[in-house]
Amino acid sequence: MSQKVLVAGTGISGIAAAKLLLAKGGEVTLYDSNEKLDEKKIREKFEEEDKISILLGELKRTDLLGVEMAILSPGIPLEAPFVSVLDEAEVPIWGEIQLAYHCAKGRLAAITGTNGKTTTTALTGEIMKSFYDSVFVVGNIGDPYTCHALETTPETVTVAEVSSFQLETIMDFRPDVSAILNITPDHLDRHQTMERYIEVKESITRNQKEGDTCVLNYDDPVLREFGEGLKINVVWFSSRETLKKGYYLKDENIVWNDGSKETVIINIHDLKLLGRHNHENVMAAIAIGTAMGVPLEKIRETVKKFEAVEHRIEFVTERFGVKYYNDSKGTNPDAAMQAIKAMPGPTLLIAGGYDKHSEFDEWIESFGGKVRYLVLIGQTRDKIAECAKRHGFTDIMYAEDLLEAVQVCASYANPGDNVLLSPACASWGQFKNFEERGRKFKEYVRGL
Ligand code: UMA
Repeated sequence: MSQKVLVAGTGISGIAAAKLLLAKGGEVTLYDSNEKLDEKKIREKFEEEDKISILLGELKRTDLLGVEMAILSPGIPLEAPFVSVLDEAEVPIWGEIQLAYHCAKGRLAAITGTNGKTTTTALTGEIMKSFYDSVFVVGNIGDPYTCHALETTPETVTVAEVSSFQLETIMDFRPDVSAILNITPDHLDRHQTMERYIEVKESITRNQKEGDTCVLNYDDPVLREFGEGLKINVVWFSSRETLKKGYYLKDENIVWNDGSKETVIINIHDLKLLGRHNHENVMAAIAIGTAMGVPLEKIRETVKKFEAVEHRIEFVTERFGVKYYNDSKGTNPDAAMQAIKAMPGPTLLIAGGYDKHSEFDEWIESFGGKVRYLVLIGQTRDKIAECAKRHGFTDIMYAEDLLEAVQVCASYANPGDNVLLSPACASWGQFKNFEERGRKFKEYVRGL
């Protein structure tokens, strides 16, 4: 491990990576391109405040004298201006999860995909905890991998939610079991093209070797083709087809077919998770759990008990006969479509936010008479409204912010309606993250 390291980004990943490096005796410079940050507040996050150097604003070549390595936080694109300064100085660049992987012990299950990652990761984590003593659930789910890497032992099982941002900067990151749940357009502002986005997602398997496993969605045409060419164990799941070998739905049961016989794992009515997309997440988690050696009985018990994670089609409360749902995690059109599908009846939908260059056509088409009003907030308001009108949907209202959107919905909703926050866009620009947006939504709803 290099001695003099520059850690870029002072969010939760950067702070955790810097702490890990300090614990390993490294000399750490923490860098953030946002010059408005308060250096003192960053320093306060460290026990030994004087051990860390902090650089804010523009990064100059001279700042890199003696720097042997750079660790990037996931939110930093490789196109960020300071990254070319690192490149020119030939400083090796690792992502934060790569650093954690390098320092961690034990076995690793890593889960990616456009949607369902958090639910699948949380459920897989519970499955592992039902059987193993030392389990960590880390990554994009909100608890940086570097926070726990040094606590792991050879007996540890780590379950990591891994985003495309994180996969961009892996080196020898090699999960024992990987999973790609689905790939639909997202983060195209960062990855530029769908081809690049797919390539980054698929790179989760790049270093896997014989004996390792990859769990894949058979219904996703991109993944089906990808999996057919993989040289490692591939475990398929499908919510639409009966497979010769793999997990699928049959007579409202999730079944496993080992190539010669079917075993019923669980009836979908015994699950607390709703919707076809969740059945897919459950199948993926069962497949990962089995591949990591958890007995079926333990898996069954855990899956039965597991409830929806916060901000994912989360029921908030009922007010004056109207049910409110928080799907702040619906940060792209595909995720948001699943939330609309899961609504039991007429719905007032709050959407809009940060512009990730997504296309909204399919999402609008999925309203299918269920959405009564679309209440728009944020940067993408006009883009969404224009798209909706093109598709003949005109019951649109604008709100200045989320609070006003909640109030508008409350005054237009009839008893029996649902109000759904499922923005199809990221929260950035209006909120720190989707969690803050979801929490604010719940606060406003409860205050009605
Ligand atoms: N920064 C720079 N230069 C840049 C860009 C950013 O210095 O060019 C700085 C910012 O000024 C800021 C810091 O980087 O101070 C933020 O770093 P970050 O964006 O990586 O945020 P973290 O707090 O470290 O959180 C990250 C993930 N964030 C992103 O990927 C944007 C979190 O995922 C993740 O939970 C956390 O690490 C732990 O692993 C969030 C997310 O939105 C939930 N993920 C996307 C998604 O799920 O769709 C990918």
